[in-house]
Amino acid sequence: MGKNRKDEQLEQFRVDDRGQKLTTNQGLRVSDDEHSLKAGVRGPTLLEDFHFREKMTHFDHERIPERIVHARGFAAHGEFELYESMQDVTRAGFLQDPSVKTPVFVRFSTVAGSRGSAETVRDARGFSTKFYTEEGNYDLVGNNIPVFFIQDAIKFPDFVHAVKPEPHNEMPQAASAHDTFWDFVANNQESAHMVMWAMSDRAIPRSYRMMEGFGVHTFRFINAEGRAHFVKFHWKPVLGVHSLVWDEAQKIAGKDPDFHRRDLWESIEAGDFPEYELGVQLLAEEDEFKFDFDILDPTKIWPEEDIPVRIVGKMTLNRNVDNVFAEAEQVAFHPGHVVPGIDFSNDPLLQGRLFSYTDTQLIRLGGPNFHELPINRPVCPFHNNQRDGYNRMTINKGPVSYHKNSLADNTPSTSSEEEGGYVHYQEKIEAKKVRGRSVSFDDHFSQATLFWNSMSPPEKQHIIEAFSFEIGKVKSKSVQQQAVDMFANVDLDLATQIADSVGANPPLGRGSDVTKASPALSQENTVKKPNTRKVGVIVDKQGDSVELLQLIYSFKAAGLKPEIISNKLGTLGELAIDHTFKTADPVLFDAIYVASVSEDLTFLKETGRYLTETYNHYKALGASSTAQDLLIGMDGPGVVAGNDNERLVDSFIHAVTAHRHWSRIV
Ligand code: HDD
Repeated sequence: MGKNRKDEQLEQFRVDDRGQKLTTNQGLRVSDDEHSLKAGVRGPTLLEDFHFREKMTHFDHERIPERIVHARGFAAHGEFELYESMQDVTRAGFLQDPSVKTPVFVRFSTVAGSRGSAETVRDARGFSTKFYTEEGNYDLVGNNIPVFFIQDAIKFPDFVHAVKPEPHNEMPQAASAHDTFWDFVANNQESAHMVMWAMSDRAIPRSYRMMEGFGVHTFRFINAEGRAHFVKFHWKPVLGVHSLVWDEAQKIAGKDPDFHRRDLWESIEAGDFPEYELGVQLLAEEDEFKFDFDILDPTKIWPEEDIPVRIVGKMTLNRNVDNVFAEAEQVAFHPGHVVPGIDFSNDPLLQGRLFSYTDTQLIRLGGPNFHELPINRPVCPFHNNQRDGYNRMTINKGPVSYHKNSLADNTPSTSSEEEGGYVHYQEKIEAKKVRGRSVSFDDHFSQATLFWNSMSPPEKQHIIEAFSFEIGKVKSKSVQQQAVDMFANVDLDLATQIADSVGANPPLGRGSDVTKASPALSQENTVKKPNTRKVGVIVDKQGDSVELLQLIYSFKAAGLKPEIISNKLGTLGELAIDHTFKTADPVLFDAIYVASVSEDLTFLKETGRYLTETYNHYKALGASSTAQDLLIGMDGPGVVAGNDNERLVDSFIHAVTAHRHWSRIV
């Protein structure tokens, strides 16, 4: 893999300490790093021990404030390439020429949990992309859910206070299943649509590689002639959109709190590079008012069936970070980092974000020079009259640091639009200064119902169960009832079932008249591929090693990722056993295949545990001829056994590809 411009730039900051002499930060060689300087080996430590003081002081300052939201995240490098020029709609340089590859850095995250929290919690996922373009950095700071909880940024602190752990006891961590969140929801009903998504399978993704990304807001594209289109951005994962089941997600939170970063890291290390296609929905300016929703309202989608998604390029994540802190933690995204040809709309949520992101970096990264950090530097030159501040790295030469000047020939000089200068779109505004919201933002429920109508029966069932879990955890009966009554506006049956489950009164409200659905919203209609699905292959160490080798070969040839599990580590023929029953767990696999069994009772018990759990999570199960008895009683689709091992392997791969077998009765 060749180095792109960002890789080359980062190279000058990389340091490999291996094989080097230990020194202080001043470059002084250190003779002893085990003992502090003392007055006698049993005496007190001396103040003059500069080595001890430097080492300890640095350590004492190693943490920076975590992000107020999206604290738990992981990132990777990659590249973006265009399929077709987009010059008809935008003059953005990186969207003109399909032969140009733009370096990118992408950070995925959960929203509510703190930096060390589990990754499989029920939550939206952040999906931030920094494009290092020749015209400056462009950041697309989105989520895996296309709408948001609130319509105006001034409510963001309230929303975040409500979803975060409650301040009196700091519980619960990384969870919305508590009183203040649901109190906020019921009393800020613009949240209805996003709550539907948050209670759906979208909020428990199987992998960062298998979720969509959305820019959420309506943005603007402007072409070279100055013509504008409204635009919404989509990332579509090539592997399709897939989710965990809730019980599994909760168990993984304990068995492997790093599940999503491990998945991303291992896939990239293995060369299975995550890929996402970039899609845009475009709307001519004159069509702004043609819809039954306001296109500036961030609680609304543009149904794909009404405004198609034009697929215009692909992003491939092909390199892991060298250092999580230097890159994933210090990266500073900002929806206001734009390039010529991309501009904002008046979405009041977006407008507020344009203030918040630089502000938060000032406290998080300790001052105004965070753009100089290697991960944040543009790949193009940057020059201006900003100077000084904490941790300034650039050494600006010469006496002039002001505009306009004559001493430096009035440089750095501004650029005309033709020369690449950013010119804001000249939207005509005639308005009174008011605190208020347009009445066109008032319909909070139609699209929440549209989402509900678009779900397949199992997806609906999962939403009912998620609501029942979350509202069931709420202690206040009043809040429970308010939430139940609120969701009667989305669907009466949904609210009635939640009420029944949490012991609330049957909902007030008459349900919804909306019958429209958007099939693109259902994960049932997503792409399904076997690629990179993790299969636990259970073997007895006395089993047939040649047969196992053949099996592993067939799985790999189909794109699966088999890992071998037995009661003890070691080898079977030339294959290493990857896990014991205890070091792995059925929730960490997409499917389980029993290749051979032993008579040992513990072995049988553990195999039974793996199979039952996998069956209960609707995942594929397979057993070769000698092990097929273990599947007795596990009926329904996705359970494959038999004597013809070759056919069996094919059916098993087919069963894994289906992702889940919801019609199973568990
Ligand atoms: Fe935000 C971080 C996405 C609304 C204020 N936000 C942050 C990140 C993502 C989003 C993905 C993590 C960036 C990273 O990986 O470093 N935020 C969104 C989306 C929103 C949204 C999709 C609605 C459409 N955010 C939003 C509002 C505000 C903020 C309305 C405040 C007015 N967001 C922030 C922040 C964060 C942030 C406090 C915390 C850390 C950071 O910015 O760098 O400024």
